[in-house]
Amino acid sequence: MNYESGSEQTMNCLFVGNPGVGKSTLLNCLIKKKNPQQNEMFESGVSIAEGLTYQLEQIKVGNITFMDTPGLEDVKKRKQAAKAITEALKKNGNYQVFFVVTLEAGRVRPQDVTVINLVLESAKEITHYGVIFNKLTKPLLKKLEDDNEKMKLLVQVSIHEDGKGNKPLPIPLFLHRIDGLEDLDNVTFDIPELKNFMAQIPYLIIHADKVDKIETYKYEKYFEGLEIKIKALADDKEKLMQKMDEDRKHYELKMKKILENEQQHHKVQLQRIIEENEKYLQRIKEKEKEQKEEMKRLREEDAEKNAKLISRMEEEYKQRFQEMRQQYKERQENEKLLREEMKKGQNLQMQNMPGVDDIVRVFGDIAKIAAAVAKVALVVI
Ligand SMILES: Nc1nc2c(ncn2[C@@H]2O[C@H](COP(=O)(O)OP(=O)(O)O)[C@@H](O)[C@H]2O)c(=O)[nH]1
Ligand SMILES: [Mg+2]
Repeated sequence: MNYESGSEQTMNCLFVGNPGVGKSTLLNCLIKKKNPQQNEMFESGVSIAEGLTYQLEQIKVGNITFMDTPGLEDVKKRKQAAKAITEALKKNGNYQVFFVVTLEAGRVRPQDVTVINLVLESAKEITHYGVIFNKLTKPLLKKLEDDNEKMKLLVQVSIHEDGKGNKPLPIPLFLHRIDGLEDLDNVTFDIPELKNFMAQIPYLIIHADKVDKIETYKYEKYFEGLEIKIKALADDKEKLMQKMDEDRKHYELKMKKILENEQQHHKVQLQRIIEENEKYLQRIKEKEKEQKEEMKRLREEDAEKNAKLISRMEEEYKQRFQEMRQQYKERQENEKLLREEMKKGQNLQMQNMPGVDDIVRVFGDIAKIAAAVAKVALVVI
């Protein structure tokens, strides 16, 4: 169905998500876009975010019924909210289903994935759905220019707690946070990418008798399981890659089935989504390969540097060793010379030392002199 075709066929445009994610604001923008004269609007704002309204809200504009449903986050109102969502799913007709989610610390919030899980379990005819990642900050959007980062969020949002069976297909839209909107009530503005996105999503048929009750008692169990899985997927790159690969295979199969029943226009759009997913994956794999090669190159470079360093050190040691050996040799020679010199010196000293004869002679001379002196003394006296 063409979103703006104005065909006779009616369509239910269903928005699901926890309180405060921005469902009513987005719906109002769509309504105003479809009919600028439209006065009836969904109430958006803080009081609604706190959970005053837990009914299904609907506004019909032309052939489209826009539906705003309450979230399942509030434990006290969970059953009432589940009833409102089930009511929205039981209209017997054409649907476009959108889940609105917000991020926390760059990750998908488990409470949002829990809602998606429970709703998809209830209406198994939802084979594909739109996910609007809303209120994204500028730094986050910048980060999401990297396809890997987009893919990570898509994988996180499509985790299913039962882990098997009929995994429906999420088609994403990343919307920026509009500054200053918190302080204004029921404002509308133009979000061109929202309209284009809606036009890309093929409608599906949901039969009322095939919609099961939303099993709210599973909420806590799912929440806890999903919290762990989302964290694990965000942290473990290998696991993430594996999951992406599984998802890709699954989506290809799923898309084949959807494509068989869709108009050519949607076929092209969906094919493009598959191809984009394929490209994301390819790019991630290429990046992985590049990283591995870079690591290898760095390792080799390191090894080469180390080898050079070792050989330079060996060279230095060799040189140092030779110098030391030379010094040792010189010292030995010096010592030898010194020893020889000392020996020579000793001999010389020995030769110059007075002998016993000399001493006797000297003493004799002294005695003679003494006698002569004595003689002279006697003469004088
Ligand atoms: N800053 C900002 N606030 C938003 C945006 N979208 C919604 N809000 C605010 O978030 C609050 C909840 O929005 P609402 O549409 O009522 O959420 P709902 O509970 O999901 O229907 C309101 O105060 C909105 O003004 C956005 O893009 N930027
Ligand atoms: Mg609302």
